[in-house]
Amino acid sequence: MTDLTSYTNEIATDALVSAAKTVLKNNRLGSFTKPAPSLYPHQWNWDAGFIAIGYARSDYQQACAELSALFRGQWANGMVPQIVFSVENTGQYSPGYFFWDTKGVPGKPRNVRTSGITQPPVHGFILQRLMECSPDLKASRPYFQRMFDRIVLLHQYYYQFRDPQREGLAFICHPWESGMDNLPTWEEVFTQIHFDASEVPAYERRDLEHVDAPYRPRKQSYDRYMYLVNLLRKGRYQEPEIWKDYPFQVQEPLFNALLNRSNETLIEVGQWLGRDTSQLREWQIQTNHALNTKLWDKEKSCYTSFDLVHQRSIPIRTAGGLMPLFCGAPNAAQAEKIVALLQSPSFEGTVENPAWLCASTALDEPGFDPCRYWRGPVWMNINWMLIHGLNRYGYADLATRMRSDSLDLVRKFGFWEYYNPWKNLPETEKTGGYGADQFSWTAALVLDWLEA
Ligand code: 2M8
Repeated sequence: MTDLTSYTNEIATDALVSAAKTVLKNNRLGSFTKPAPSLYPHQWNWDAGFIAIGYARSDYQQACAELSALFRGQWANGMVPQIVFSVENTGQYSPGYFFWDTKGVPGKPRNVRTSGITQPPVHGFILQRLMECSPDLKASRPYFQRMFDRIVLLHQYYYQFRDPQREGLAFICHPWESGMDNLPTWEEVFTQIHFDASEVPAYERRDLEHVDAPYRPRKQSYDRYMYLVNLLRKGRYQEPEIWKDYPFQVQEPLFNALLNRSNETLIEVGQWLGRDTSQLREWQIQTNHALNTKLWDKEKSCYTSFDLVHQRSIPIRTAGGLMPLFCGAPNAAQAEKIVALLQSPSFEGTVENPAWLCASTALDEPGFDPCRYWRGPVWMNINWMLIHGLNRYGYADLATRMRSDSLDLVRKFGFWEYYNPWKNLPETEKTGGYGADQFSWTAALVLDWLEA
């Protein structure tokens, strides 16, 4: 075993800041920044938000431009797509625009190429961060007015189309909507969904041209992703009709925690703009209540997902299950239990086998895999949001530890998409950083942590 905790060649902070800026600069494609040089050549929804945070202090205009570029893809019903495709990079990523077959779908913006599903709603708290960083609030007021309306419309979409029982919890219709695409949670949901191989459309795996197979989802997961995309495109993305017999509808804690943190921060932005924020306030109260009554799992000491179609909880512990700390849902006793879980062997490892915070899937879950995407690796966007959540509840020491774990990982391995959570790596592992190198949100969030 190589002990990776005893390294000495730390990269100086200003060198790291400058390297992070170079990552963003090299991934910039005009009005937006792609997530990574070759694996992800288009604009992704929640990536755009984290990337905007990275620009907020040093290139404010670009920070604002990232959100504007993303919202060009907003559909008439309010949905903001998971991907806004760049015409120049057609054919470089699969499934691409033509696979999604969204052209001509009523309500899709005509001149913008988009996929047909969404991603976690980060936009409200990103907008609030842009407000905090604005060099001239008066001059940027029209931008905030515009974005505020667009984001409220997006939230309206979630509460109208993704919350059929008006519970205050939005469901996701595809693992890709969770942002944490390959959690063992989705495998468990799929044990109840039966389909024939003939229902999986032909598809390509362009991702495996860039990243080795053990670090990406398995074929069986991709078959399932594509089976769902096929159902959606066959139904022409028509909501709410399409949900009548659609098999994957899951209320997930990270998605709803981000939605509610966005509600909370939009209230702040709305008050500054002099807008009526009563609807946002109602949503905020209802969603926090629903998180606690429906998704809180007392035995697991965290929040877990609920499969709406098969009416059952999925008791798997993931980093997403800790995320309601970010929107203030847990009471003090629940927060204490979440923190105890985070400081237990399930996330911290043991003295002999310590782990960096915070594994995406708990280290002792049967579905845990330290290398495979979202099955265990550490992700910087998750850490960034959890750090805010921990500080919110007064766990400043733990938040500081998570921040230094995050920066240590980047200093040690570089700006990777995700990292092996174990500190002691087997000698067969050449590096602890996986997926795409020169990954934009890793660089962007490092800038947020390090720039004064
Ligand atoms: C990953 O997802 C895409 C599909 O959306 C993929 O694997 O091809 C996820 O990590 C997702 O959260 C992220 O937004 C996207 C781009 O970074 O990559």
